[in-house]
Amino acid sequence: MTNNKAVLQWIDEVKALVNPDNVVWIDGSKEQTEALRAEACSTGELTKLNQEKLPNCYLHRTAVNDVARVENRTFICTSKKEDAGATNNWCDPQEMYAKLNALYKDSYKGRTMYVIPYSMSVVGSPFAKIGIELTDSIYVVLNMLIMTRAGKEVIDALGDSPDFIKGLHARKDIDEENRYIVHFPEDNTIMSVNSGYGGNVLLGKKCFALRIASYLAHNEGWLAEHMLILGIEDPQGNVRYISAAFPSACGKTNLAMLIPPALYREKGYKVWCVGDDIAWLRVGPDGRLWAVNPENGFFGVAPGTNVKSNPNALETTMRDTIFTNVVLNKDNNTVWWEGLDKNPPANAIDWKGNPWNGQESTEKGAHPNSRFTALAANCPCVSKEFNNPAGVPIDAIVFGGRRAKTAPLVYQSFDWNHGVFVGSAMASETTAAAAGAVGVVRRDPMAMLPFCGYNMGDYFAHWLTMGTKIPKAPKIFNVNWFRTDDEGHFIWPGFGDNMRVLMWILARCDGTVDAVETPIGYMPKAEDINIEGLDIDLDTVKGLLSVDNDLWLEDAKGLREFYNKIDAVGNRMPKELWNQLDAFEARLSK
Ligand code: GTP
Ligand code: SPV
Ligand code: MN
Repeated sequence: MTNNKAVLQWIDEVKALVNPDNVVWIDGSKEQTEALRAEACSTGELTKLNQEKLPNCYLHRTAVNDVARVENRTFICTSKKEDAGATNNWCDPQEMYAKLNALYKDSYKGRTMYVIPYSMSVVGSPFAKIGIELTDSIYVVLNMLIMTRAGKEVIDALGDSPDFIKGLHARKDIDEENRYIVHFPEDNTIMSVNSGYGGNVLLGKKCFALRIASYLAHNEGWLAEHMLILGIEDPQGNVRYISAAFPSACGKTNLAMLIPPALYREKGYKVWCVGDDIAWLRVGPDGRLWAVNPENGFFGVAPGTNVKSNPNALETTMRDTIFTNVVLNKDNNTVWWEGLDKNPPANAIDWKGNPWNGQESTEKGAHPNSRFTALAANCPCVSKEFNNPAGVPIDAIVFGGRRAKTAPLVYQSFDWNHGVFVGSAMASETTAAAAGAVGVVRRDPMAMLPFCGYNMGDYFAHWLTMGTKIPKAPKIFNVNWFRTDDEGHFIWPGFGDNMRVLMWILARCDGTVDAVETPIGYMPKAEDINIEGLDIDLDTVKGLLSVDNDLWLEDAKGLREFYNKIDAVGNRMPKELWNQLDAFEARLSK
């Protein structure tokens, strides 16, 4: 399919190592995709679902020990440890290559090597970057065909250029003890072995579009972020764009596809989804910050997705979708997950592949991190700008996380540098998206803790520098949809009603609403959050906006420890953030 010497030479090297029975180039054609689906169904790798109700939809179950990203087995291998920093696992590249090569040796014996040329962002966009993933998994191929622009068009666009990201994936034995997700940013190389799950193996996503891309972005003067992008159209037809970084399973997909509450809908407001997980941002010729979503689909959390919470996502999954680790309803060959409706199937197969009676079982039928892989083009609210190679201009950047207590519903940073501080101070309760304990508060700056491909101190410095390079910089905000009452219930209704908060954010960008200055930033007056049509009253909003200085001082202590930890490897914490932290504590102690 190509004469590109760099590509062919690399594939030859890998072939000699992994020893495949044959090699298949993925061209992106309907015929090839259909044949691969059929083959995967014949081996049980995929189950074909009810084609009347769910045309072109399939189900896949991963191994039970392989259901989420594995952060403790994810490495950034730069020649110097300081360049990976304190928040990444690091290993000397030569040592790691030796260890991995031993694992990959002959790992494709009896298997086929699929060569997937793919582009992150629209082919031909100034944002676009090309990768090639080698894999022995049809599931990976079919997911990559949804999540990226993949096939012949991409290898043609690459031409003779050696400028592509190498990705090598081998399922091997799905052995947890020997699972590795490794990045060599200096070599534009990603290696993943012993997993068949999402973020570990769809190498265009977290591995390339965040870890490798953030490293490139630092060197090249742009940003690669764990952010959704949405547009809010007003009744006059003007669309304003917001990007938002929340940690994994903290509401990006839901916010990106929200349906405005009736009061806004009736006036003619609309919300458009540009992206639900990753944004690449560059300064445009007009001095604004422009963003593209480098992906082509959504790898979304299934549980909790329903007609009320996210009808757009649900509609998106009605065709051309691969479901992973959800329940199979044997009566009608459709799928189910917790939170879809109140009627779990009785005659079903759970995510582990065992018989499951949803009417009686106390165990979950779908894994909490079960997912759908669906085409953005099938989303009812996909933005008209989705394929615009120039991207969309961003007015506001929003940070947020799951905080039961400390963080209020929304606040605005004083300026860019303070906004970078606010992002650096993010913390959130852990979720099922990564292996490990769930519900533990941990620091997760800019929702990038697991995804920053270099030293977090350098990353903060890069954000500060970017602020000096964007003449018309977005305003920076922080939100928290997850404050709970004493019984542990969420106080804020969330989902579509989050638009009420976004409207305050846009009003602040326009300078049409006042704010109250507090130690943490500018806060809304309670009456400026529109609660028309909601079940909550002004006092509840006041509660959601309350700031407890003592809790924040505690938090600042944790942040200081975190800064110290980052600084311990390479001394790269910017002075400006230390100053911000000092000033923050001083304001709180006043
Ligand atoms: P990743 O794909 O892992 O990056 O996750 P994400 O950030 O896109 O999270 P997603 O939108 O899939 O939401 C994850 C979980 O949070 C789901 O179970 C949602 O139901 C829940 N959730 C999303 N938005 C809200 C909200 O506004 N309020 C509450 N209470 N829950 C929410
Ligand atoms: C996340 O964990 O943030 C995801 C899912 O978006 S994964 O692709 O597994 O990283
Ligand atoms: Mn994510």
